[in-house]
Amino acid sequence: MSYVDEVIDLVVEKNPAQPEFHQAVKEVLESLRVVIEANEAAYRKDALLERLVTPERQLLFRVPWVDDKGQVHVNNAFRVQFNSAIGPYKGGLRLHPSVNLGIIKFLGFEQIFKNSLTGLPIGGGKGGSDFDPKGKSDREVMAFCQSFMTELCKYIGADTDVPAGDIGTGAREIGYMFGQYKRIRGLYEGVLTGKGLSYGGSLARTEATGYGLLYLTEEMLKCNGHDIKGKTVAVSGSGNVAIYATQKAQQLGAKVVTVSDSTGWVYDKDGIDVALLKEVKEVKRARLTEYAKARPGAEYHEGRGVWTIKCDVALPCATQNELHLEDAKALVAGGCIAVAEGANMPTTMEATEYLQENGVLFAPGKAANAGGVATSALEMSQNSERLSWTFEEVDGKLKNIMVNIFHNLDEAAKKYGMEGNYVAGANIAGFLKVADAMTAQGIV
Ligand code: NDP
Ligand code: 2IT
Repeated sequence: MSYVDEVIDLVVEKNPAQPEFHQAVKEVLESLRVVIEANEAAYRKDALLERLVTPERQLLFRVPWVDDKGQVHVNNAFRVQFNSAIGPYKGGLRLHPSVNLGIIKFLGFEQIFKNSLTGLPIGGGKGGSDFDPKGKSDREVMAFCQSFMTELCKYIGADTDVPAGDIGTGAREIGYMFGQYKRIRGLYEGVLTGKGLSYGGSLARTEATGYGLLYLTEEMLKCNGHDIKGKTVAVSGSGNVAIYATQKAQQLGAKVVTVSDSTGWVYDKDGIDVALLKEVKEVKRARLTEYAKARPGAEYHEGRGVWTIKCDVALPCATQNELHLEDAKALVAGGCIAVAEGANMPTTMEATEYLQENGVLFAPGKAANAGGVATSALEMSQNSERLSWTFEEVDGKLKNIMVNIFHNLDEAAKKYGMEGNYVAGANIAGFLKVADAMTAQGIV
């Protein structure tokens, strides 16, 4: 049996009931096959793949907190410190009722390669909890965040592990967590990114993932003879990534006609009104029904359905496994030319294969959404030098990083005989740097 197949089997056997983690490992290792086979004896002797798929450290802890009525609740929390070969662990914290260890491991594993692709010195990690911030008062969210950080603060630091936002963790949650870290550890340091601008946050971090997604998509289209200008775009999600992806797409002259949330979706043929979307989602924290009510031309539909809308470019920006095979078929039938993942692993493996087989340009999340973590690394740099850069400076660096990422994965795919396969290109380019650093650092 080949080394790649052996390690895939091992992951499935040793990590039962973690389907998302299995999926992420399979997707990466399958596309690394040619690279691994070229150096199989050495990698096998060093157990390089076994080390790559096994987190360096996994923290599991309980988070007790008190609600506004005096009732105590207990949530499960996680921080997976996956790989520190090229830098301190770096990755977000997800707060959502669906969170479990397998989901955090899939996200942490993806983060290793994504962070490597940014070209910046950051290792891979991820964390979170099954706490649901929806419907909680600010005081309840603060109580959770303080209790969560009371435990987590023992294991993180500006030079060891630097968490950030993800689903359910935005500026409010990061603020409460930073305050508690500082209080307990007595350190004013860049231990979290995505901080507010008044206490060490970077300009353009809020926008970075969505903007970065569009910078990479624009470059991918350009290099394949298309222009983003004038394109019709379908976006899913209506959170941080979706909002700023929509904004940048419109700035670049495209028309975004859909957004969604966990209960339904909106089709707005005139183009999404970003100011209204921000008001509904960032200020009121309300459902998309509120958007549709305030916008007479927009249709609201319950359930799933964004990918039934005819578009040139599809940008899944909500969550994992939200774009299925039948959605891929509908997109191809509707003439879609490009899919770029704003979310982490939003496209199932069957859907990805179908899109690629049908000539759709496909940019995987670990490349396309790397602008968020890249800008987090720029926030770390600013914190270290105790300076703040201008919006234009950060945004300019972000754009360079995204354009470079696209060319790196394009070249890696070509070099290994898989021209146009950006999934393989991203995995190969991300892997080679980490594997080289792991090899150089010996058996650790
Ligand atoms: P937010 O919490 O800001 O928004 C998430 C959006 O996705 C919301 O619209 C939410 O709906 C929807 N959503 C979440 N879970 C589900 C679900 N199970 N089914 C359907 N819809 C769902 O998160 P972000 O925008 O930050 O994150 C979106 C994706 O992007 C995630 O995959 C995340 O890992 C990834 N990502 C985020 C980065 C960042 O910098 N924030 C960086 C790179 C990747 P509702 O409003 O109803 O909750
Ligand atoms: O998935 C991701 O890359 C993020 N949620 C952002 C991580 C970060 O450290 O900014």
